[in-house]
Amino acid sequence: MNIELYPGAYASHKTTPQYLEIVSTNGVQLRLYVINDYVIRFRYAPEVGFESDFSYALDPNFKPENIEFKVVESDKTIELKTAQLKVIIDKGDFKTKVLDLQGFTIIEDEKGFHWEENKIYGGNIVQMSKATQENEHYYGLGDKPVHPNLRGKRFKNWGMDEYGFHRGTDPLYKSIPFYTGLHNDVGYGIFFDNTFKSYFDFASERKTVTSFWANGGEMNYYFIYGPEMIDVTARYTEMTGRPELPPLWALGYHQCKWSYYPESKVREVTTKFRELNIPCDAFYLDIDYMDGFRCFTWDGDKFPQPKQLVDDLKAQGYKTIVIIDPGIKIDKDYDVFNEGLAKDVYCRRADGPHIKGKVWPGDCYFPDFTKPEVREWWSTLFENMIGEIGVKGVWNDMNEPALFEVEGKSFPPDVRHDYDGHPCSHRKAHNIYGMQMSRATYEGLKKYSKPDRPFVITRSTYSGGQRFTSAWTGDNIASWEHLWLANVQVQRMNVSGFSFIGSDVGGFIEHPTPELYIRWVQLATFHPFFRTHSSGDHGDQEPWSFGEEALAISRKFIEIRYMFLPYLYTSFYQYVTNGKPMVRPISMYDQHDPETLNRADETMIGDHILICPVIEPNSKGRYVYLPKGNWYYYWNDTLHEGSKEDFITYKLDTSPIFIKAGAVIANHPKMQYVGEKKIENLDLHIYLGTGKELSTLYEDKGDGYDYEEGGYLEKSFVTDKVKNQYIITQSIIGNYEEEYGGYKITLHGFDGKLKNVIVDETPLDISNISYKDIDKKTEFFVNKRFSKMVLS
Ligand code: MIG
Repeated sequence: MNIELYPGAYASHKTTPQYLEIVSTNGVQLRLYVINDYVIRFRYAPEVGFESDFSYALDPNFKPENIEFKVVESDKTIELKTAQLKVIIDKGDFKTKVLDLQGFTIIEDEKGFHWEENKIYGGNIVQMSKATQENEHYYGLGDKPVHPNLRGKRFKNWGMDEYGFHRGTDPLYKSIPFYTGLHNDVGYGIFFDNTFKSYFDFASERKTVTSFWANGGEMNYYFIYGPEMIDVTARYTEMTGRPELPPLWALGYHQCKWSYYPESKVREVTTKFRELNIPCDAFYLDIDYMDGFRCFTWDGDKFPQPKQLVDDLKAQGYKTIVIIDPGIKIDKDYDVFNEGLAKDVYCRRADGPHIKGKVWPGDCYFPDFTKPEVREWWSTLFENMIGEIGVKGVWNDMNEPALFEVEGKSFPPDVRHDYDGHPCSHRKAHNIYGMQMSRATYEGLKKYSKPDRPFVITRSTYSGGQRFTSAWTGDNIASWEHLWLANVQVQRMNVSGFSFIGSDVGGFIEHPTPELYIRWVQLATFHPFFRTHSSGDHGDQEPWSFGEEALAISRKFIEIRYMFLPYLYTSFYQYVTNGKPMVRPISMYDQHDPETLNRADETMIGDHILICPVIEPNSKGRYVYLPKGNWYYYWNDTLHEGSKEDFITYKLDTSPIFIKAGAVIANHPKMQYVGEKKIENLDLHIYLGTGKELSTLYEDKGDGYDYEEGGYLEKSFVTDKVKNQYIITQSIIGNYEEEYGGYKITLHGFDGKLKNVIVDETPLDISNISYKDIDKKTEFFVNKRFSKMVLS
C-alpha cells in the first residue's frame, strides 16, 4: 500500500523577481511564478528540490513578462497579488486558493498537493485535488470522445492507436492536459504540463472534488484566469504557441483513401473531380505509394514517375500530400535505414539494443525525435520529396507511437529518449513522441518548400503541437454516433488550443449511407480541416460514390466551403494573432447564458457563423438553440431572435447555418481549387443589424511570407444603426494590393427599401441597383477602399 504524503506547515519564504518560493517544515518547496497578470505557475518539489526546468509545450518565443507582484505575510497566510489575481497560501496546511480582486474564490485546494512514492519506477506519483463548486462545468482536455461537459468523468492521457474507437474510449491519440473550468460566470484554465501518463478526475470519484495526477515528474501546473473562457484558451496558446498561417489551399477540400494506387487510379480520380466540377485542392497518397512501406521511397511499379505525376496534378490545381510513418524498416539495402544506423538516430532499450517493433514494413527501428540532431537529420530526408518531386504536404501517422502485436501497442517503458538533453525513459517521452515527429517533419518542410508555406498533419500530439501541424481525429467509423463525435471532438480540440483539426469525413471504417455522407460533408464544410478519408476496404468514398443526389449536395456544400474561404482564413488569422479558436462551442460564445453550457451540437465558426449539424437519419427538422443576438437563416434570410430555441426544418440538401445580424462577410466565387480564377469583384455580404458589430477580413497572397513584410490587409468593418441610417465603416491595416477591382455589395435584411447610398460623402446613383424582391437582396458595387458608407 502506498502512503499519501503531504506538505507540512509553513517554514519560510523568499521572493525573486520571477517567483515566490515557500518551504514547508518537511522540506516541500512551492514556487509560484508570475507569468503575467492572469497566469500563475504552481510548481512543487516534495523532497530534494526541483528538476531541471524544461518543457516541450511552451513556445520558445513566449517570454513571461516582467510583472510586478506583491507578497504580503500575515499570521496565517502568505498572499501574492498581481493586477488581476490574488493567491492565498495557508501557512498551516500549505493549501492554496486563487481569488479575483473582488475577493471571489475562483479555485481552491481540497487536499491540495500530495504525493506517493512510485515503488516500481522510483520518483513520485504527484497529485493535486481541488474543490468542485456545485455549479461548476469542465471543458477541453484534447480529443476525449464524450459530451463537451466533462463533469462526472475520469480520463487518462496516454497516446493510443484506437482503431474504431467509440463514444467514451479513453485514452485516444492525443494528450492535452489542459482544461477549462467555469462556475458563477467565471472561467479559468488549468494546464498540467507533465508528459508522464496523467489522469484527470472531474468530480467523478468524489462529487465535490476535481483532481489531477501523473505517474512521475513534477506537480507543475498553470492557473489561467479568463474570466471569459475564450480568453482562457487564448492565454493558453499565448504560452504554448500558435501556428503560422497555412497556405490558403490547405483550407480547401482534401480527398484521401487508404490507398489510391497505382498512378492511373490517382489520375482517374483527380480527373473525375474536375469533370464533375467538385472543388478539390489536396490529394493524398497513403502507405502503398512506398516501396514495401519504406519511408521516403516510391514503389516503382505503382508510381514509376512520381515527379511527372506530382507535376501533372499540380497543373490541374492539386497539391500532393504523402504519408510518412515513424517506423524505419530494418533493411541493410535501404539507404534511410543505413544512414540512421550510422548516425545512431534510433531509440534504444535501457540495456542498449534498439527497440525493434512491427508495423507496416515488418520489423522497424524508430528515430528518437526527442533528440535535436535526430530531428535535424529527419528534416533533411524531405529534400527530394519536397524540394525535387514537389510534394506539398506531409501526413504523419502511427506516431503515438503505435506498434503491432505487443501488449500496450507501443514501446515498453524502459526505452530511452534524449528529451532534448534530459535523458529519460519512454514513460516520460511517450506523450510527446508524435509531437516531436511532426515538429521534425515541419522543420523539413520549412527547409524545402520555401517560398511556399508548409502543411503537416499528424495523428498524435501534445500541448503545443499546434505550432507545427494540423491534425485529424483518427480511425472513426461510418456511423451517426461518429458524426456526433466528430462535432464534439473538433470543438473540444479547439477549446484545447488546437484549431486546425477535422475528422475523416464519412467515416474511416465501414461504408456510410448516402445520407450519412451528405450530413458529414455538411458539418465538415465548416471544420478547419476538411478531408474525406476511408480505409478503402469497403465501397468507394468519393463525393460521386453515393448516387446523383449525394453528388449534387456534396458539390453544393464543398462549393460553399470555397465561397467561405475568406471567412475561414480570417478566422485562422484571428487564431494565429489573438488565439481565438476557429471553432467555438456556444458555451464559449456566451458563458453567461446557462442554456449554452451543456449544448453539444450548436457551434460558432469564427465570429459570426453558427452551425448546427443534422446528426440523425431521416431528419426533417430539429431544435436549434440560438444564443444572444439576432440570426439570419443562411438559406432564406429569415431573421431569428436569439436567446431561444427554434425548430428549424430542412431537406437533405440543407443544414442549419445562421449568420449573425450586423456581420459583414466576404465570399469568393466558386472555384475548383484555390487560385483557379481571378476574382473580378469581391462579394461582400452585409447583414442588417440593430447595434454595433465588428467584422474582420484578413487578406494576403494565400501563400508565401510577404505578409511578414506587411504584404497583407486586415480590414475592420463596423456596422451600426443610427436612427434611420445604417452606417458601415471600413478601416485597413497593411499594404497588400487586392487582385480584385471592387466590392460587390449584397444587402441582407433591407427588404429592398433602399433610398440613398452615400459612399465617402458621394451619393451613389442607385437607379441601377438591382432589387431581388424574392430574397429581399439588394446588390451594388463600391470602391474597395471606401471608409464610410451610409445607407438609408
Ligand atoms: O494501421 O496508413 O489512422 O488514416 O489510412 C493503419 C494506413 C495505419 C492509420 C491511419 C489511417 C491510415 C492508415 N493508418
